[in-house]
Amino acid sequence: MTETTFTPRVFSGIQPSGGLTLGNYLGAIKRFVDMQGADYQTIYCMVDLHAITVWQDPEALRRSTRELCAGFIASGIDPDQSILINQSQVPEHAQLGWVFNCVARMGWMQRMTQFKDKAGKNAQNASLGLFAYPSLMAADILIYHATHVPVGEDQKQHLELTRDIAAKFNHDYGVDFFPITEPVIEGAATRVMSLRDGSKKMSKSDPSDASRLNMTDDADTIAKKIRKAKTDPEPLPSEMAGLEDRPEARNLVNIFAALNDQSPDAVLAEMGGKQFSEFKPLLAELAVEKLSPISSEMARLMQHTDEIDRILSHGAEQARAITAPILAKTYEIIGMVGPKVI
Ligand code: AQP
Repeated sequence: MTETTFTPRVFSGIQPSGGLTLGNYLGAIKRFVDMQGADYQTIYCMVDLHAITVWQDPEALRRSTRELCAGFIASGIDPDQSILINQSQVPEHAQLGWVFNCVARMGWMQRMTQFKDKAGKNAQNASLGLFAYPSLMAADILIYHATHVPVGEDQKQHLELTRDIAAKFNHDYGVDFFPITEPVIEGAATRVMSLRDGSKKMSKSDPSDASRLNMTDDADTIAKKIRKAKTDPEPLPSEMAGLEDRPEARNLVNIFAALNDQSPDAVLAEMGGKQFSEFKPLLAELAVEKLSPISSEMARLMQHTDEIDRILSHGAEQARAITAPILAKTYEIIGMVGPKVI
């Protein structure tokens, strides 16, 4: 079989399951912006069908989806350069998701740590959708034949599953149809931790608002949350090796580095020896400088939700020009009767 060459294409998504956090920004959106441009076609998605794997109030979901779109644009994603969509307007995601439910094995799904974390002790009461989530995520990516997926560290296992699903599909049907996608997990902030507990990921759904910086927080709130962030009594070392057993301190240094486009070691080369009483105000100042323009632009865009809806419906049209032929070809490969695919 000759090897297929796939167009370099980036896909990634974020759930509109609440407000955006600094974790989503540094681990995902900022890097989406970096990948926009000459080398790839870029497609970025508000994954609303994933959000409903746990209960969402319908009005809040609509608002979060538009706010997430505003967050993408305010952070630098240009709807003229990237395709911006919400997942439910491109039905081929869910259609391919069903096919992949029949490719993925129960044993693979049962190993997914995110399901275990999110379902917790109450797994019997979790939705079937929460369990099947990674198979729909594989479809989100592969319905575009995406070759690269920028994500935070927490999504690594789901991307390995995506590769397993593509490989099993190709093997079972004797084709080279789906690419084996590359995860792109890079930078100083691939796993931003809670400001209150350095062993927990910063998350939109953490019950404690003090645990995260929200992209909509004002300057005072940002400064207050950083001032109250958990640390330890030691001064900063001058190299990252000195932070191995200090997760909270390491987290703040990584955040500083990612916001300032520096390596963590470069930050410590300047800040080594400082106490947190000196470092925290500098971090707060940097966070406000970088995040405030984004949050004010988000607020401005949210005054024009008709324009956001127009961008999403145009994005869906552009997306379907890619996804409809890939779904039709998938159906043909697996033996569904339908119009002949060229
Ligand atoms: N703390 C984080 N550090 C780095 N990257 C992160 N991401 C999320 N949290 C961090 C990255 O953001 C992208 C979108 O994530 P998502 O919203 O689809 O799902 P999630 O990973 O489950 O994010 P949250 O904030 O924890 O949402 P909830 O609380 O609703 O579950 C992904 O690329 C993710 O890696």
